[in-house]
Amino acid sequence: MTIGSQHKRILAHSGAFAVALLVAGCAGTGKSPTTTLPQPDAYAQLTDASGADRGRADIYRDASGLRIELVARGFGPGTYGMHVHAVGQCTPPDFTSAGPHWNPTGVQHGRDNPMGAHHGDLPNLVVEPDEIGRATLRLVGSRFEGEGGLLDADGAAFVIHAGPDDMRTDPSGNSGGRVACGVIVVGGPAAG
Ligand SMILES: [Cu+2]
Ligand SMILES: [Zn+2]
Repeated sequence: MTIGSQHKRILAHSGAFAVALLVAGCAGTGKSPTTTLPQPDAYAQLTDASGADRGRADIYRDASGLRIELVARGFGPGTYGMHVHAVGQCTPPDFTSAGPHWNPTGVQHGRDNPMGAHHGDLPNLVVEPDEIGRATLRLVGSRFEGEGGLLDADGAAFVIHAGPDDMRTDPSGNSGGRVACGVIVVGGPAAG
């Protein structure tokens, strides 16, 4: 597990390394903000209770599982829990429609919980003053589709919360309300 040293905008919380979630560090080199990335395999456009744009999560399949490239907008300095939730439905204002955390293996919440963690558990998003929240997240061993896959019959959603996830408390890490939500859609933003 390595955390990029030149970017302090996002510090991936490095907890117990006992689960199938590997945090690879932070995204973006800062060299070229307009870099053209390959089309993702899926993405989630994030909106808040008022429908405002709060960023995007692009999801790529790779040899080890899934990689998520996140850009979060409109979040003040602070620390925010985020997860992949089990249902692809984002109904404002509270987004409870997105269901619980994605948990195909039926375990408890939190990378610091000996009984955890959910496939959908992610490190906290840390937003520094005057920065856009960016993060690269890796879900090692998580499948895109098929048995126990991300895109099952009722889909999945990406959610950012009002407060930090304590990485331990079942079922949701005490991370507060659901501020932004995006239904995970197959394909890239340009295609759909
Ligand atoms: Cu959540
Ligand atoms: Zn969880």
